[in-house]
Amino acid sequence: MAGETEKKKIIFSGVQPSGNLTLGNYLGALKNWSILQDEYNCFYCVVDMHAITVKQEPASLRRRTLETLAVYIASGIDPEKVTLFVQSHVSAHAELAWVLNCSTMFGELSRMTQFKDKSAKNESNINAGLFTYPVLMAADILLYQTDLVPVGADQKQHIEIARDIAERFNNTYSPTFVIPEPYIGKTGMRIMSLTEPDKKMSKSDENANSYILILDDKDTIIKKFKRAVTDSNTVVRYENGGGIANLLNIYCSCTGKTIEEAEKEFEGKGYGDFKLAVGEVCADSLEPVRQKFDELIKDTAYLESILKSGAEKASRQAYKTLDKVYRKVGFYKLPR
Ligand code: AQP
Repeated sequence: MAGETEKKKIIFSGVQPSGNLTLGNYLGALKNWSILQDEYNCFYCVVDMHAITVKQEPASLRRRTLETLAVYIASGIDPEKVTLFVQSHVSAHAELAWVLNCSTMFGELSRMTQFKDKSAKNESNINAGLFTYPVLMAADILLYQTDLVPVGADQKQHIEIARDIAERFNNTYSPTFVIPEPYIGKTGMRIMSLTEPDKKMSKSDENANSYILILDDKDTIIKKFKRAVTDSNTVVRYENGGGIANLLNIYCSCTGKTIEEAEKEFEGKGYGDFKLAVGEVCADSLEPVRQKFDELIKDTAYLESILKSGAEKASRQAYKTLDKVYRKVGFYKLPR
């Protein structure tokens, strides 16, 4: 069925192995990835080169790279259907990023909110990689001639700059890149911190109560939801905003219910009952992932075999694009 695969639209997405994956990564990214895998030709990557824009302990980064792959598969992503690989295994990512760096403006990178947020959090390590992160992300996407990028709403600005970079290159030279579109799922688009609901849930947050990890056990999940910040109201309504809107969003993402249905279900009930219910449905959704992960992580040989064939498959597509780019910018090519 190779012909059919070729005709499918292309998807690229990735998660950084910069910490243990959170409920935000699961609902904002992984859940959508597995929904899309039948319909599209998907490249799902563990983006380790992005992770080193923030200081990483080498042994932990190495371990988490394999764990992130195991979480992908445990979340329902099927290695038989999609291409799974590690970013640093396909050097075309770094090579294309350099070319694109040379046509990306300092001013446009200065406007990226993630750069502003992360440099405020890492004052002692505001490195050039953190600044050019969106260019590497553009290279990730454009190498695969990606049509659609499933991401949480927090990444929308990065997709916009990838589109600008691609359009600029196409206009300067000639059509080279497909212009990618963001795909943002209906629910789970932006899961907020449980302790500071105006901030997104983030795996590198220093406060472990602010996030739910995909691999947290049921007791921990329930405890964290019990402590979640709400507001001084007592009525479970989305319009109350803040923590309650976030918990409703999580509840609906886990159950498939609409906000109206959930509000009705909790009419006349207090925040205590509601938080417990959110904890229960969240723990139930994550339990099968945790069980599958425990099995997979023991089988290093299996995980490595997936990464090996994934890197080969990804490289074929990536180098096709990179060759084209090198030719267009005028790099001298030796005869074979
Ligand atoms: N809170 C979130 N809500 C919805 N989607 C989210 N994503 C992350 N957090 C949320 C989605 O997960 C994908 C990969 O994210 P990433 O780990 O590569 O980078 P990130 O967005 O910077 O995530 P973190 O957890 O905040 O990482 P750190 O703490 O290392 O910076 C993306 O599709 C993202 O939208």
